[in-house]
Amino acid sequence: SPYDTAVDSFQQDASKENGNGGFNSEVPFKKLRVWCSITSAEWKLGNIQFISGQNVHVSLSDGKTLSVSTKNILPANPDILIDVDDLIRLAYLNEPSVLHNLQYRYSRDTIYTKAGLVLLSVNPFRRLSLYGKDYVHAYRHKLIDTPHVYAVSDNAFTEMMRGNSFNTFILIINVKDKADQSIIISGVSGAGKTETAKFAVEYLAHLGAGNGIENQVLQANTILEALGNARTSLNNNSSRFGKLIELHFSEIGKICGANIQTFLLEKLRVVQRTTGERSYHIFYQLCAGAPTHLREHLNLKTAEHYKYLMHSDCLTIDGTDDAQSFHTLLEALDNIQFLKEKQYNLFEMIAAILWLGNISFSVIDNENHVEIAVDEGIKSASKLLGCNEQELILALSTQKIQTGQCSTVKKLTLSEAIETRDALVKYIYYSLFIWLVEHINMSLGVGNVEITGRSIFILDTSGFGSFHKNSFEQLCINYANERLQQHFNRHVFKLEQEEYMQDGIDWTQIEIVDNTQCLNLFEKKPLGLLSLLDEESAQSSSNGLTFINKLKKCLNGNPCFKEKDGAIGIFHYAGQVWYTIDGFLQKNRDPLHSDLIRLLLSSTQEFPKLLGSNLLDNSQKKLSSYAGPFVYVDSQNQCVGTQIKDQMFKLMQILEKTTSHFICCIKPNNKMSSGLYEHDLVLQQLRCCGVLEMEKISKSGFSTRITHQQFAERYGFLLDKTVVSQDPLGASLAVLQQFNVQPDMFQVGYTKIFLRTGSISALEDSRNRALLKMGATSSEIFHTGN
Ligand code: AOV
Ligand code: MG
Repeated sequence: SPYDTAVDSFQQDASKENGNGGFNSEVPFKKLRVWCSITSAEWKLGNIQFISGQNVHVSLSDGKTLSVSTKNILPANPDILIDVDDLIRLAYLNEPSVLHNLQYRYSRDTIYTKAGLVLLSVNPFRRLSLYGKDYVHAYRHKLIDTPHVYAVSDNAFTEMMRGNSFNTFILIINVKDKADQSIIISGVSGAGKTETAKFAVEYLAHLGAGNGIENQVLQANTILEALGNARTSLNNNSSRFGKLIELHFSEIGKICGANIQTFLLEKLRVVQRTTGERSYHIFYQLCAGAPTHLREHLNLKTAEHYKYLMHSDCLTIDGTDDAQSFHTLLEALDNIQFLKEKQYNLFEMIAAILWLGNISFSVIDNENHVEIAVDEGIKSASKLLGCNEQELILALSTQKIQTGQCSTVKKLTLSEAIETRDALVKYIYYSLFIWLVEHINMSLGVGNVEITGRSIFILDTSGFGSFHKNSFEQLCINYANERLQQHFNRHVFKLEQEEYMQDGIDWTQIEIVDNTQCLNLFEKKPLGLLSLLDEESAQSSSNGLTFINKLKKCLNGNPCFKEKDGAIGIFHYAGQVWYTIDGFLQKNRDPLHSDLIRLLLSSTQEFPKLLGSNLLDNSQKKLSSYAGPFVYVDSQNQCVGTQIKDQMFKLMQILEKTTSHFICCIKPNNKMSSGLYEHDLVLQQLRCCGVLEMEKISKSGFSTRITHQQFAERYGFLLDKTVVSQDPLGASLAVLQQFNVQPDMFQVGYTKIFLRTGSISALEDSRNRALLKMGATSSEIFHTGN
């Protein structure tokens, strides 16, 4: 019958499948369910009617007929696989099948799907009732086993508590026992990483509740979001820093301490950003929500009074009440025992920054030199900083230059003065952030509870991004994501293969895809991009042109590098990004003039003095010997790029000592709207986060794994009567033999049957036909024996 032919062809095609989840055979077969490619991200589902030459005529589900080239069709999965909660179980792992499966689930609010060892999470953009105490309970007690961030967190917790309990097969391939766990959350900006991280913390906090630290960890999130998150064009609550939350557990699984490491805070945002975006939430929250006594103390106005807030033409966020958020922030600060006095210090500095932004510079000659008027801006700023007005004016409009024994004073031009003021502001803000993180960590500290060495790390970073215009900040973020991607590749592909080893099947290790070339482009010494950037930043005569020439000379051999019209193109794992070189050297140097540190040190207030002296500690030698006018904010006088590289190396060292669990967040549309699922956008991310790549790797492996028991139960009844009933393994082997599954299509492990992609659908079809003959209805077929 035609049906048999179709089943046969499934079998044949499956065995000949190429690496893209498509056909290898020249001519596909009649009746086959296929996806027809309309554009690179649009497919239509149909059945093959007939084939003439290289053209296939397909009848679509809407009744229409389509004629497409054989090159443009891909096999579709049988109906039984329309809603699988693990993509690995799809018989055909190709782009339309994955996209369709995720969309089908998303439309039913099933936002979580597994892709082998990775959890995919599609942002619902609205609150779903999938979280909270009842769900924590259900996942903890295995009352639900559908994919969820709670399930991932539970796995991490369980594995941590189990500690060193891997069996000998793992040890043979030399994987060290790792009691520490990490949950690594990736995805583009706005995909849901931060929300997912909060759910993970919430779950673990529930499990480990005991002495109140869990509540403080959640409060710490609120504080860090106020200072480190902002509205961008991609996300109303975009994290502009990365964080690694570390939860320590006692022997009985109670949280006994926590620590938060932060990295890569985007300082520039405080002074400058694209139109339509906001500075950090705290500025707007303070302006909207400060109580009267605080307003008076800070001489605080509403947000539209401040140039630093006004210049990007966006003061509010739809659906966000800044005043309310301010009260939530105050509660969080109280909760982590952040004293009222310190809260005042924090707000004084935030207000000082706002007033520094209002300073008016007036040009006084045709060389563009400036003067600063004594107005409300300078008065309020100097009062809040505890500095003398005249000294502040001098520090922001002139620079002392030391030549031998004598020093001269040089007037600053308008752009120099703005740069100097902005450098001070960025430094103050960055120091505030670090100071808060230190304080949070003190309050989360272990105290007198003994650390058992059991920890779970949760990583939430700024997502990979390519904007209309990209600069140094985006380069740093994308480089950091490149590093994380390498960790992902190694672990996901390695673990996949470990399962085969564990079950004892014959398996030749597959070489993993990697992004080493792109990482080399950044990191290679002495000729990587970061080293070249440092080298060029150290030279006073350098500029954008000299830098780009150097890059061209040294990096042209690397296939991930391109240069065009003063911009550089880098081929990242997630696609090519063009970066404009403007400002690279200055942003990498990130200098602060020593006059400004002296200014902070001269403050009559404790807190600004503290900020100045922190810096002084870092660069004491430099300042005391007065070697140069600039002081680097970093302790080793490193440039920014190198600091980031070091931070990433340290982070990788931590993560390498853990067993990693991965969650890839996916953003279904760019409108931040719920229910909208854009194929090309989702596809692009699936490619970016390497999901399809990973599936490709698992395709050369065995995408279907079923225990002997389950296999025998599901297909055993198909066996000829002549076959005597046997144990599960015997019955499974008999089924494989009877259905002529070729030896290269399956492997028998100690506990499971491993089948290559495609094999299972032929068996499923035979099973369905047999059940139909026995009089079952199609809905019964669908629901039995799963
Ligand atoms: P991100 O962390 O991945 O972006 P967020 O976690 O901030 O993205 O998510 C963006 C927005 O999506 C949130 O503010 C929520 O409105 C919504 N959202 C995300 N996940 C969920 C969920 N599970 N349930 C309900 N709403 C959700 V960035 O930090 O920009 O890279 O730098
Ligand atoms: Mg975020």
